[in-house]
Amino acid sequence: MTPLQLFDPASSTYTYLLFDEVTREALIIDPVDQQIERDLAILREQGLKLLWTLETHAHADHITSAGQLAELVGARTAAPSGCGIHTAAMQLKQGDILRFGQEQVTALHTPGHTAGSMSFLWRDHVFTGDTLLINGCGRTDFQSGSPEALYDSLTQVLFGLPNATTVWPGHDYQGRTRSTIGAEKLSNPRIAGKSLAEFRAIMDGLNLPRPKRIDEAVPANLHSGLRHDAGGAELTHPRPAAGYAGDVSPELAYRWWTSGEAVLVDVRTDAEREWVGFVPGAVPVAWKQWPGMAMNPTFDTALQAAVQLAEPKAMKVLLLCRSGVRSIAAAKRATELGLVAYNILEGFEGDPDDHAHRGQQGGWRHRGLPWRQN
Ligand SMILES: N[C@@H](CCC(=O)N[C@@H](CS)C(=O)NCC(=O)O)C(=O)O
Ligand SMILES: [Fe+2]
Repeated sequence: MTPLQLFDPASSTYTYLLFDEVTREALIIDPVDQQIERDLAILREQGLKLLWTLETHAHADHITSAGQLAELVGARTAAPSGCGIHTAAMQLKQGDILRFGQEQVTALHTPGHTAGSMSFLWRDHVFTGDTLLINGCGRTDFQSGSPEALYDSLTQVLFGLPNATTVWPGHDYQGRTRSTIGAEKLSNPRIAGKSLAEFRAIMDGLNLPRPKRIDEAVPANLHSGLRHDAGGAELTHPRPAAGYAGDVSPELAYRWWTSGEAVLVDVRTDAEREWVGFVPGAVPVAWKQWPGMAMNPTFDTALQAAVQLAEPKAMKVLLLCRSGVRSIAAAKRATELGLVAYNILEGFEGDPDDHAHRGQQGGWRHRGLPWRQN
């Protein structure tokens, strides 16, 4: 099997999908938020169960879909421990192994582009992120970059792999797809045969423009790409959204629900409600469907039954999930079913720690709205 190599043209980012051909358990490296529908479609078409999302580093040029994939298909997020991505469930250290079926990848700490950057080794393939690019390497002029560290990572770690190892880069800006350790050792113009002083001079002289999206991308990627902007109490009107009626704050949702204008539907699983807590009176209708999947009869029927029970008819439906991701998918489906559906921003749990970083207040249970725990 060769890795599935996927491309995001807007950022020239490569995403890689690996899977065990027998168990169909899969792992994705550097997924991009703007490509999530494509990636979910591939998982579905290939019958894959995504166990892990991996980041090679906190990207400066695009936003990861890791947090969304965790919400939507139950993948676990893994990221290098030195990257400050505290939302990742697994904080990877040098030599850590991630298994999927009979397959495994090994994390190699390869600092330099950023201090935490990692490469991932699978069989005789290495996914180098922005440490080693084809005929190039990641820049070292921002995000704790260091030419000295990168020189060591390239010459000591990656060039220590067998020459036949296939190199799969994190980006290519010229349409090239793969290389080998042997070819890069021999002819990479930045590093092949260069002393540290020569390499440092090359890196210090690059003068590349700042990535256009860096100010937006880095903060989002430090939270696995989950953004719930404008979820604050000040949102007194719904915010329009594509594919459903709009986004509302938990407070506005509570007002609509208690005044009888809306049905409140909790799309989390039974286990999530039992462990974390629930809103008494909300109707549980678990969302177990991926966006784009043609039909989910259980969800559709249960949702329609819940709405029909409520009076008056044709009222609004408010969708609540853990953090405000699955509820978007559910709101889109509810809209397809002819309902007037709203997504509740930040969901039930939404992380209140985000408040300090991004002006967030946390989800329903952090806002003084009624909820209970079993
Ligand atoms: N032009 C791109 C940024 C390109 C860029 O800086 N890429 C980084 C990787 S995140 C890099 O290390 N490039 C090395 C190079 O171009 O030599 C943008 O605005 O997003
Ligand atoms: Fe990068």
